[in-house]
Amino acid sequence: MSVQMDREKLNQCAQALFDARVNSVTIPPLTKTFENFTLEAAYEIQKIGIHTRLQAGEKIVGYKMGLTSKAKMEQMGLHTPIYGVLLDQTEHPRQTPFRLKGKIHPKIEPEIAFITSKDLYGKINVSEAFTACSKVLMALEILDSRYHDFKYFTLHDVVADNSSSSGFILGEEIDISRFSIDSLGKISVTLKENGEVREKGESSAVLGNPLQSLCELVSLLAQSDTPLPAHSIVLTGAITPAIALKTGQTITGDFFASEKQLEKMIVHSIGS
Ligand code: OOG
Ligand code: MG
Repeated sequence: MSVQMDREKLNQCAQALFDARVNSVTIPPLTKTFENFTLEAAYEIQKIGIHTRLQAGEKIVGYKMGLTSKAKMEQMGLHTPIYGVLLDQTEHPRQTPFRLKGKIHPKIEPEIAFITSKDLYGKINVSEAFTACSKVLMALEILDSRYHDFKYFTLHDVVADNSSSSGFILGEEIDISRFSIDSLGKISVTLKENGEVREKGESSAVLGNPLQSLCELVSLLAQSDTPLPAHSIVLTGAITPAIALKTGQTITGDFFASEKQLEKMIVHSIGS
């Protein structure tokens, strides 16, 4: 298998993405120069990049799923769910201004997140996923891409770039017992920019139910023999397309369940 043989190439790619991120510069998609670039190689590059960050003191707190809704698949022109790793230092406390310093071309998108309470591995169904979660949280994910113009040619490019992970903001923890499986698929969200509605959606957009995205994550991780540990934060993927995040904006994510407001998340973006 080429992943084994091309260790040096994988390390080089991981380093190029790492450097681009810390220096806030962009690189061309890896697909351009990587012959026989496979999805397996892409996840390996992601893993090497995460390993470097762990060595620098960051910690894994969970995972993010990406491209789990039609809206996102169409926005990015890619149609397969993928995952990335969430690191502690990328969590941003809610109700504090979001500093864009160091970001390249950030975007923001609304998601449903879970916190798991059991280790999970392999093939699980939605009701097993439901009983394995303790909390549900409304979330806003901040994406950034280390590629020129936030464009990539293949799924492999984005996977290698830790699925465009850059930051995330979590709402209050809500006990999962306040929901049923069904009601988790009926959370609606409105994303506003400076008071103007930009996007609207419902959590059913995420593979029918965000719990299905958790099942998909556990199954994808099992392909590299990795369990999902208890107490993981899982972002299940954007419900609506992402919108560009620029200095001086106020972004609001209003989440509702059965007409009742679940959460109002407000982000003020500031420059340096
Ligand atoms: C890929 C990451 C997608 C989501 O929620 O769908 C993602 C990207 O948009 O660059 O995080
Ligand atoms: Mg996302």
